[in-house]
Amino acid sequence: MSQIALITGVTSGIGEAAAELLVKNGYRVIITGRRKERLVAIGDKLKLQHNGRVHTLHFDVRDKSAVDEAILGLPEDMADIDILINNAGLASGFDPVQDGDAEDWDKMIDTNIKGLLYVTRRVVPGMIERKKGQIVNIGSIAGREVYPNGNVYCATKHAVDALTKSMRLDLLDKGIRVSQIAPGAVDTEFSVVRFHGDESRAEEVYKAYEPLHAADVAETILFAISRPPHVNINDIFVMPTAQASATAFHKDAEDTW
Ligand code: NDP
Ligand code: 8X3
Repeated sequence: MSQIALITGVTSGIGEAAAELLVKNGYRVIITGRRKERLVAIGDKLKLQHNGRVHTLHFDVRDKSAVDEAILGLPEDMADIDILINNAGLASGFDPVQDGDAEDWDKMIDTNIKGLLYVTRRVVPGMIERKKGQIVNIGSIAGREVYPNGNVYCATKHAVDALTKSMRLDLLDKGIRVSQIAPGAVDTEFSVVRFHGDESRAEEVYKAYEPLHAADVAETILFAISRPPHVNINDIFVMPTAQASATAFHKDAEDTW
């Protein structure tokens, strides 16, 4: 039987691209997110285009009981998750700490750190029982560096980096692989969300150079999960060629950061 992957945050961007690539490659995929209509439309498209086994689960990763209920209620043929891709995440706001909005901070900390933990805590016991599995956490260049106004988002992605390393230690004797994919700038809905829906400001982020596309990151995820069982990809740090650090871009026009 094909492997089962649960991917969080499939209603757009990296999660959507990863779901499509995995279904194309024969994985059974559980897709999740908050926006139910989009999720169902993506699930229907994947089933139709690739004739794959796709199961949709609609929940907010911040809601611990909703996470538990959704994952415990999986149908039998999708319950034994082989691969967990912790992708759901966001930046909210782009202000210096002294002007930061506590609601934005809560959103980022609750989603990027606590949400990742809630989902992992629910999925990992089954992997331990079956003595196999893989967790792929989506980190970021923001987990390697900090940059002006990135403060809390960077802190959450540094936490993802720390949790990835910690999980690898905690799960060392359980036969479970733990990987991190840490991308630089990827052209998704990420910046629209960061700038609270300001699309023109978001467009500026990806202007005058070629950023990564969601499909590029999906390819790295597929690589990490398709290695032989004795090989663990600890970390993939993947950047646009035109980006050398969080703030250094080779742009045709003036730097917009
Ligand atoms: P998108 O905004 O396109 O996608 C984010 C996904 O996360 C959506 O499907 C969204 O679904 C989901 N999500 C957000 N909050 C929640 C929540 N509380 N519960 C469940 N799902 C949630 O951005 P990306 O694809 O770019 O982001 C994916 C991951 O990649 C994030 O962890 C991000 O930090 C990381 N990343 C992004 C980079 C970039 O430049 N774009 C670079 C490095 C890392 P919905 O709103 O429907 O719930
Ligand atoms: C998203 C990339 O550089 O905006 O994680 O933090 S960045």
